[in-house]
Amino acid sequence: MVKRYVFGSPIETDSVLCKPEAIGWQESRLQLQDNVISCELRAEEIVYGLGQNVRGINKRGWIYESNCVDEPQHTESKLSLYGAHNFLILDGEQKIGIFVDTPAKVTFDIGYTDYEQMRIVPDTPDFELYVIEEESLDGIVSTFRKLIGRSYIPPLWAFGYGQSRWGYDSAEYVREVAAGYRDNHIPIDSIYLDIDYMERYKDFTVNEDRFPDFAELVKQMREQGIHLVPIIDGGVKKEDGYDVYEEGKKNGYFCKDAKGEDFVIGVWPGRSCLPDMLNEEAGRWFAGKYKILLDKGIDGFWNDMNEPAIFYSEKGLKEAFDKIDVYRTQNLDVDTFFAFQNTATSVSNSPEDYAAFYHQYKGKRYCHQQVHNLFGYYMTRRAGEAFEELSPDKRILLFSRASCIGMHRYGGVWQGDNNSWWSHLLMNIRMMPSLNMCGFLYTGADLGGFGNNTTEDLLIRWLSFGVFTPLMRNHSVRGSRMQEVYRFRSMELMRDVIGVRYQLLPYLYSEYMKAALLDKMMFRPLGFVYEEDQLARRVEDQLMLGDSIMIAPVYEQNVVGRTVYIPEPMKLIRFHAGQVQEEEIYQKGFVYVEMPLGDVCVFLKENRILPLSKGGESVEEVDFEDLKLYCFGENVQPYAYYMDDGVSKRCSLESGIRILKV
Ligand code: MIG
Repeated sequence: MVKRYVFGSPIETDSVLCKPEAIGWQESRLQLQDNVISCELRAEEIVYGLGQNVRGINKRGWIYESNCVDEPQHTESKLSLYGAHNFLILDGEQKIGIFVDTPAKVTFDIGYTDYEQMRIVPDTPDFELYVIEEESLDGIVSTFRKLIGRSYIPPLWAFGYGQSRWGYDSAEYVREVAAGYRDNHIPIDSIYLDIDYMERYKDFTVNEDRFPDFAELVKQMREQGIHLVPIIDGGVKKEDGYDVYEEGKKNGYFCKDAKGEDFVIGVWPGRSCLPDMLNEEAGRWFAGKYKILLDKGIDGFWNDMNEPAIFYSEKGLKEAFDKIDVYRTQNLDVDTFFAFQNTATSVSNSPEDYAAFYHQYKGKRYCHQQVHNLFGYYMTRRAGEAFEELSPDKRILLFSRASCIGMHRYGGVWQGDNNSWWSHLLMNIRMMPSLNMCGFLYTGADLGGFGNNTTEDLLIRWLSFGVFTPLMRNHSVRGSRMQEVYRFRSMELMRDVIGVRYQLLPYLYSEYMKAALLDKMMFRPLGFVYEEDQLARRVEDQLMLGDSIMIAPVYEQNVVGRTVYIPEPMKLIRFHAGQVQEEEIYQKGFVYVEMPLGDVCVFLKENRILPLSKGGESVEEVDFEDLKLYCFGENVQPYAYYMDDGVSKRCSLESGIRILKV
């Protein structure tokens, strides 16, 4: 059951597609006072949700914000990351789902100020609130997901392994990476192009000197079974004669300052303007430009810097310089030195700048700060909508850095600029179910870590988890240690690990598609499946993946195995050196399982089927019909196997599902 409450006159987000009739306040569990929604949390209560954010699967004990932010340091002290995902679930005696629908900032104090209290504080008196009551946690998620619409479905090839790095700045470099994989027989399906492919960081341009005959490069890579996936940035370089800038300026498509002039910010290319992604006409115009790359054979994109990230505004920069000039002559002491230091860093992503420009949205003018969380959502949405016309029959890969609920219908998200830290591998694991609840199924983190230098063992462990995430991409920042797997001494181990992905593909794709088409989660916390099992409910580092298996990744350095909680009888299936080994059947309880580097372990439920393929070096090579079915138990249930052509946009359960029996 869904209750919808409307407060003030909310700005439409289009997050929810089917809205029930609004009603007057009818809550016993939640209190409402001065726009603050609060409730008591009982000792045993778990709070799930909030999509992309820091900390645990159980969000209790911290304070969070929904405020899309370009935040490259994902430490525990942060309140928000790139997404604004205002959905959470209280799992106590009574189970309820709560969705706060507003593009403005919302603060969620989930037992931070007082461990027994939750307080939700929207930054605006104008918002909608949805309260969902169902018997089960899965039921709450399904009901919520039906409200917000079907999740994005990528092409099948996008489930293959991808290699990325900020710094692939020439066609030769790209060819070298492709050869590094193909020559070593390491499976791969995509290579990502970061801003280096552009001409001076100008969207929809290609640097002709370094990438002569781009279309030919795209074609040659396709012949090797590799898709090139270019990045698109949220800001357009302000440069006379650059057609995208000129058109945007002429037609008034950029965000405006208070005086109605194009608002100028600094990002990669220096001075830039922000296309008004919220404005239908402007957003459509920008999205139409993706055709330039589609015409060169491209069939996937990643949208970056769309929080939007602002290095500086002209005004902010001027003020900072003036201030620093004053410090120049001073004797900098404890107060002034830090203020001086802070002057330059605080020009980025500043609240003053977010309050200084305007959008035209659904026929009205809004200050950016009122609609901040919609920017990345609409950038990606407009592109997704454009693809309906530009590529009506063929799915296009699309994922974004910033997002808001609603965007899940048009693209996925990657988890942004993590670091090569073990703690971020754990964060990646924990974020999967939280994002799934909010509709984001196509997601993954930068495997090996984006910032700082990876280590060989971290990369192996991260890949060993990444084999399960729909987006499986190794990405790293320029200047860091090289992270392509063929460069490492244990390349063979890594090849085996990536190979597991291709054996798992029939199951992963099938579970993904069922999750999308049935409004379910692909990754679930154990507490969703074993609601009454108090030990299972507290597990923060294992996940249920689809209906057949549980995973328990290793996320600590120098360990050779880990303790696993087994919630019901399960059989260990171990992928080792290219072999699938069926090992012990464990009974309910804690067990220590050895997991040396390079082994991938899954725990198969009794009477369920795990279909595996023979693998391949690219998705095209995988035979989705030649399957081996793994199972144990007396009463093995048939497996509903979903498969389709992997490209066409018309997907349905009726035509896609087949029943597999042993
Ligand atoms: O502020 O395009 O998250 O994946 O490599 C840096 C360069 C801009 C941020 C993205 C990252 C990408 C980088 N971008």
